[in-house]
Amino acid sequence: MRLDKKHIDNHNTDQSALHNKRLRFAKDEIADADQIIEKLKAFQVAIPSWALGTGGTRFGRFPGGGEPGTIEQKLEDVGLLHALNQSSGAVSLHIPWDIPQDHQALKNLAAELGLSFDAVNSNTFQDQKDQEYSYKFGSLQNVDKRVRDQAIAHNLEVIRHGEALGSKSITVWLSDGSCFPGQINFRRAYENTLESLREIYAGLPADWKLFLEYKAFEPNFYSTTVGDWGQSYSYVNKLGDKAYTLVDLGHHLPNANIEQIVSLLLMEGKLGGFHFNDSKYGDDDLTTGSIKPYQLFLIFNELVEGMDARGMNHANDLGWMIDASHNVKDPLEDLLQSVEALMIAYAQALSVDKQALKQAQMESDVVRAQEILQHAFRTDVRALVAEARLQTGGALQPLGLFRDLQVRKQLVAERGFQQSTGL
Ligand code: RM4
Ligand code: MN
Ligand code: MN
Repeated sequence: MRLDKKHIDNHNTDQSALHNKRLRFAKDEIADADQIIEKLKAFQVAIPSWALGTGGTRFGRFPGGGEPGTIEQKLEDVGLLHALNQSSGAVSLHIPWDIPQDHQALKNLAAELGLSFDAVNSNTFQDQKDQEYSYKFGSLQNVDKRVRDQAIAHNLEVIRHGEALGSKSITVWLSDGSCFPGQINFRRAYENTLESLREIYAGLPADWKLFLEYKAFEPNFYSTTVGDWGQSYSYVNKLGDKAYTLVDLGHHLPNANIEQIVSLLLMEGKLGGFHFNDSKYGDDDLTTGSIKPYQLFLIFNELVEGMDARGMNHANDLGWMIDASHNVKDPLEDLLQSVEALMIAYAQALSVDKQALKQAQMESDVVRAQEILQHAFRTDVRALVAEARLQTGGALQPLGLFRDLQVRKQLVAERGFQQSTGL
């Protein structure tokens, strides 16, 4: 299904009086509003192919219908999101949940929908049908070289798919670790993993990046071999200039100061990108900004400050991706909410009075520093985000229009009650 542009235009016309009133108010409140709008227009967040269907938990799954069954349908779903918000112009594939057959045809379809291919993701945390060796006791860390070689070969194959599609990065997330004390030797697991990663790294095209994701626990519950940002940093530092750490917001132990991690990784030149989501307890994969919006803002505040300090391009120099899963919501509605939350946090971070904050810090004026940050967080920037969408051809209220047009109902009519491949 594709959206007819006239629906977006009609919606925007209906909303325009209200929007203009809100925009005037926001522009009065926020210095440099036009510059912020320009930056918002350039900012794109990649949609993970595995978030287009319902995820469920190990207790059950409650699909709502109309889920994409093929890569083409997944691209079409991302195309719907992008048509509505003009900020979801990329897709992140997960192999083997998505195995591209005709790469050129997929590239053509993506181009038609205004999409590009962001990082490709490998999967050595599940055994696939017809797979020779099992990953039960890990993949890149495995004590058996044959298992490691199989996992390396898979990663190299994922890179080849990505190359054919025009991706420029691979994200490696390993579930490797152990469930019980004594099960593995930590140092051997580290060394095997490093050696395996070196082989994958050697297969990277010259203009590619490798992102190494870390996660504290699950599915292993005693140790994880890339368990925190320090461990990821230790690997990527040894691998070379094209290897970076990827921060998935849900992969920390409770109350970790993620914004500080972000700041220091940026300072070291080793922050590669993000998997955005939100969480209350662990790797909950909840809608971005739904539980801790202030933390999301603080992360973006460090990103803007740290990227500007290094002269980086906000839109292109890091990988911006969502990693989410939906148990009770329509996946597309949830993704619209996540992207909106990211745009709001980014706009708020852009609006922080950086000079004043620096001065307050230099004078150790704690109260003033807090006031400056909270002022930005409490200022309503939604009209700026909507204006950026309007100027790029998106809808003023993407979620409202998605519902008015009964998009899900149309998808169910078109595809039936099929479930998506993935989680
Ligand atoms: C993991 C991790 C990976 C994602 C899988 C589905 O917890 O976040 O990024 O690919 O889940
Ligand atoms: Mn992730
Ligand atoms: Mn995760």
